[in-house]
Amino acid sequence: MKNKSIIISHKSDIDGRLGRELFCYLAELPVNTETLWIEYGKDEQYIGETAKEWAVGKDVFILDFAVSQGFFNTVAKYANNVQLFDHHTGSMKIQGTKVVDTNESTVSLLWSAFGMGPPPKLVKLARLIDIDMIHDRSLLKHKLFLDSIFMEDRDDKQEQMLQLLDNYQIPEKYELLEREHFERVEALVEKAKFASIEEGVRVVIVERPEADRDLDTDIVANTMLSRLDSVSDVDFAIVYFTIPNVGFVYSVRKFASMPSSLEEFTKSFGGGGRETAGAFRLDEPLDI
Ligand SMILES: [Mn+2]
Repeated sequence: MKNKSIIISHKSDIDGRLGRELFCYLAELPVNTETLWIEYGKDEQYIGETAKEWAVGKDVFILDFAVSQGFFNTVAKYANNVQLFDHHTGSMKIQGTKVVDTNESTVSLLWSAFGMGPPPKLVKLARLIDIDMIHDRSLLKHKLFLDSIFMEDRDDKQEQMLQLLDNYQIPEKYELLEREHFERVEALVEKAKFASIEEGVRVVIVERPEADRDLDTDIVANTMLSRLDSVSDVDFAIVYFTIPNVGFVYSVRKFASMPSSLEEFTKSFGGGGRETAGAFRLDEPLDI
């Protein structure tokens, strides 16, 4: 008898969303396979006794999520089978059935894990958007287009994905949307400031107001860094926003050529990151 499957992923970016759709297709699971959407930093609430409610007797597939070993073990205790597909450095040390490659995105990693051969344009773009948009502004129109399909609650995601896997075509209007987005970014970046924080860490920083919450962080950071006479003038670019009564969210970016460790920097504030991107959250604003 076939076991019931459950997918664990997150809704916050295209890699988590498209990764879930692609997994259903590659693993030949029904489009409506049960999915537990977990938020980064809140994964602990799904383990312990609550794992019994959703994991017992199931085949569990964890996608694009660096869960803790404790999380993995608890799920494994109740589930029929657990597999992890991820590209975050935190997943490298997980003991269990896994496919982890930090040079890929989860979408591109799934494509090769299922032996699908050379990746089609959709898979290549999804990988680049996830790991390299800080360097390549021309990816923005593709992100805006793919977000309009996969970040929305619509029922035809599988059909759209299959069509794009077969023949990737981006509607013309995304050139214009990209240009408008760049113009808004240029206006925002006018307000960027230089600051020194924590033992001489030099940053270029800008606050993103409510109305600009949709602007892409990689593109804002790329624009701030590109405007500098020399990127050696700073260690990082920071884009932040305030959530009233909750706190301050800081997104950190740098070009790969910049020498400071972004991962160490974000960790020192209790956050996390990888080579060129990371974030942390504070109750009080940074002293700048
Ligand atoms: Mn990812």
